[in-house]
Amino acid sequence: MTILIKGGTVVGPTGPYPADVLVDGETIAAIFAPGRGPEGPEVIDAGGKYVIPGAIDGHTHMQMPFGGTEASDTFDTGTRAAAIGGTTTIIDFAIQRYGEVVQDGLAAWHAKTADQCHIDYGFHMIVGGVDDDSLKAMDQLVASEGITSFKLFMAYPGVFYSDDGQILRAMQKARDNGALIMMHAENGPAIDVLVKQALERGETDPVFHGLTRPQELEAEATSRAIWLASVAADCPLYIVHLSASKALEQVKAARDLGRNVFAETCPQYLYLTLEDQLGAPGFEGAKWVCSTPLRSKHENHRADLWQGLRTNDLSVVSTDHCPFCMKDQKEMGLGDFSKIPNGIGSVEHRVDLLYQGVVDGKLSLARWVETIATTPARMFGMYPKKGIIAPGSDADIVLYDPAGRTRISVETHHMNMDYSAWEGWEIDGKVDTVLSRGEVIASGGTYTGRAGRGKYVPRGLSDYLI
Ligand code: DUC
Ligand code: ZN
Ligand code: ZN
Repeated sequence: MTILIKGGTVVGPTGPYPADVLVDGETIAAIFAPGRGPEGPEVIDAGGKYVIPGAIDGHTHMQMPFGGTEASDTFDTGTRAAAIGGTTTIIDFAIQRYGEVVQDGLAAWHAKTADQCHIDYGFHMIVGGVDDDSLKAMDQLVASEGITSFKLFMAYPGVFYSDDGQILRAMQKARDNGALIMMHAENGPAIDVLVKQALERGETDPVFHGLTRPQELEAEATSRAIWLASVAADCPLYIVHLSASKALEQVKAARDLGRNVFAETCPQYLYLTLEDQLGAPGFEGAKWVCSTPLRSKHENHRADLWQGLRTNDLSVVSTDHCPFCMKDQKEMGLGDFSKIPNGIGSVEHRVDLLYQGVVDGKLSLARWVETIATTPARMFGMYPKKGIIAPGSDADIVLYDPAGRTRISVETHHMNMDYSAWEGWEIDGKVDTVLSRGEVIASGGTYTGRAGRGKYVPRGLSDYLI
């Protein structure tokens, strides 16, 4: 069946233009000058709306076991919320823990997602134990499983942590097989010392989560990762959830030298702060405990991150969606901030929150689409199937209403969380209609998708490497 999306303004990575978009089955068949397309059996009036590629969230953790509990969104609830918010593909992190077989970890994530996802999905692989077997497995995942990116941790000793030798070996492997190394860049052993000292002084409130993870320890780890990648013959490196000015400086310097270094940031670092959220009275700040942490409003982090997005020193905005409820989950850290499970849930709100950046004059329309859809598709080997409105691409399409208004609240969100990190936030824009592979799954506030319709997307190598 064909659908003509008529009268809208298509926004791609090169900017907006008026056009009609013809969808045939699961893909985009053609793009027409306004009024020139064939009226199919179905016409969607996109007058006054932006027509953008379905957004891609390249960093989520649905039902992830972490911090003594499990992220509260299942693949069902989390991908439904994502869809309602205009995200039509997620890339979640399958996990290999120390001592486990990588392929077993991957099989466990395929089992979790089977018949659960409302939208398409791929996996990165967390390698929690770099050794001969897991290095060999990396080759197999790239060659046969459609997994072309591997996350390593310089933080969380005893959980996911890799030492510098392990990191170097994984980077050398990635240099050989073309994969991307994604790095959680914080100096974990140094952070653990600061955490212990803070607790010994009786500093137990959530704000100390941020104060014991100073930006210097993010910048140092970012710099070390960049140098290790250099030693590994310029292995491609992608810094996840970059939060701080000094870390951004390291990425910028490497990119200025033409290095294969990329970075993402997340909405929480663009808008929220250590003082206003993490430092909220009592235990309230636990809602915003995540790692990397929110940064001080008295420094220039947020302005620097917005600028980094404009200059492409930051290439992508992902959510690092890792939701926990206050009740029974965040509450595990009452009296000891180090026991608060780390994570914030935003998978439903990223498209809106970044559109507010357009309204505020911080991003162009083209850059909005690029950072939330096109670049993630290219970075993670899904382009041009995903991330672009073009003939032959999957018909993952969002109609976005710039005249609409979105009010974020726990009362109305669809994520499985008992609070919202964005409670009361108002956005000057609204997701109006969402198509996933040609099927309208959300329109005018009504959701018509279903669990199990989402398909696994095997990924190729990153487009950004030569
Ligand atoms: N950071 C978080 O806040 N949660 C999950 C893992 C991570 O690195
Ligand atoms: Zn991380
Ligand atoms: Zn993460």
